[in-house]
Amino acid sequence: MALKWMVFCVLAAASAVEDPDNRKFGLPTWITGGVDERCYDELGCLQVTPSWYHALYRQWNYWPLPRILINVKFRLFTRKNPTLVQLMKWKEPATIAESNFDSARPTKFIVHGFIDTYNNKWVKSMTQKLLDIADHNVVVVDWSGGCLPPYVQATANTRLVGLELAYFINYLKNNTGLNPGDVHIIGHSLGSHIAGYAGERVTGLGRITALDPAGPYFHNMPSYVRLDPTDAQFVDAIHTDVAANVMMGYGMDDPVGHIDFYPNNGKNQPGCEALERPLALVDIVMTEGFEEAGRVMVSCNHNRAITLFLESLNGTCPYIGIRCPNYNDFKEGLCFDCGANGEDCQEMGINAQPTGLPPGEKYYLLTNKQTPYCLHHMKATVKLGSPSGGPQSVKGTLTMTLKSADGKALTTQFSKDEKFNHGETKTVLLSSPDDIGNPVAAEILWTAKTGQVLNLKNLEVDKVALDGEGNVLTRAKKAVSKNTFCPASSEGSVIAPNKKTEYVSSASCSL
Ligand SMILES: [Ca+2]
Repeated sequence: MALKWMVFCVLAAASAVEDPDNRKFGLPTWITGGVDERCYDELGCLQVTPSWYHALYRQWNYWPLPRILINVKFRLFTRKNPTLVQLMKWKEPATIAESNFDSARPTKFIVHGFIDTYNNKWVKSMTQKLLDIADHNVVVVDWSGGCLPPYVQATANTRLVGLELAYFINYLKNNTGLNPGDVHIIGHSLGSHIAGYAGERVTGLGRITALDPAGPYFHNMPSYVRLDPTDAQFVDAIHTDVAANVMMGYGMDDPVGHIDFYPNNGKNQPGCEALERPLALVDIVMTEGFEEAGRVMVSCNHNRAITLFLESLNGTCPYIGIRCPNYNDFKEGLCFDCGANGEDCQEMGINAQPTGLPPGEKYYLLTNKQTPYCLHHMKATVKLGSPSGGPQSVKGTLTMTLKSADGKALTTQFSKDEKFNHGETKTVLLSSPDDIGNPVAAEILWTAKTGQVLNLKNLEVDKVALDGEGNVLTRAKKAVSKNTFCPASSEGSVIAPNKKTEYVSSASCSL
């Protein structure tokens, strides 16, 4: 046996390939005592092959804890029993036949993550909101017997929980007429990969939503080790705490679905910085209780995906993600076109839809540091003038107030303490919780760099262009609205410090 694994080891060194799905050999399975398969009665078997190991990303593969310890439970809630649980046990068919489960309704499974329980506030909140928006069967998957530290054991347990969930869905299909296409699994953290393991064994599973899918032990691993687009007809993911190891964060950078959203670049979520609001935790204890404060303290970024998804269930403001090669380009407003068929502007959350594009594309968006988290994006462009004898570059802060036809005004910071090179065109992405619609005018305020109130030179702006979200529903289908503004007064394009200068649209004004 030892010789066999030594051969594997040598081959592993010789077959280093970039694509994890093509990786044939990793570390040998002798670490698991040489056993490479375990079977669980009706659930089927799990294998550990060398490709389940990686020297950097997955050094260990434990076997799951015994089924009796993990003790997976399926907790049903419907509009008839929104708060009083009905336990569904396939070994006791009467518990299903006599429950309020109706296979004709769409079914949502909620799967919690590491160090979490079915009883947490977010699980209850999601259950209620899912029942509010439609007549669903909501089934909370309780695997609290298997989600405790050490993390490596919990990751192993997810495989067995995946088997249990797959078996249960297939049981419902065979015994109640449930259509797997009507099943949507919503998993947080390790729960996302449980959804993947289940989907792998359920033909035609409808949808998986991954809320910050766990990164450590899954990052850069083959598709059968982690959630991937083949695990359901539609897989969507929200990444909020991306990292390759537990020390850096709990989430996963790699795209895992047909569409992957990265709010705020998928990390360092606004409002999660401990220093930004020193009393934030006290606030949360006062308003949300100790449980929520504890969750925020341990993993504010990791849990933000849940918060964002929950807010999408309110249906008030659609989060629009924009497809872009990277976050910097997105922030600079370089990706602000929805594509010919709207495929590059996609709604994140419960209303996410397949794009028709190949998987692996990243969609970026900005979100707020508090509720409402949803922000409206605008692309603002200033075309700087070329002063004849004046300075070629000036440094300062540009604040822009956008005005709508119905008298609304929205003030945003275009840039702070930044250098403006005359003759160039400068573009940034603006965001705001308020939707200004299609602005009809823009007012510019030019102020000195912080701490340098004297000697600020004039700024020359010839034109201002704004690409607004306009009507978001329209926007998701076609390109964004565009507006161009030129100086309103005869003073032209010279903006003196601390003096508000208005730009308006006119027939002859175009960028
Ligand atoms: Ca998979």
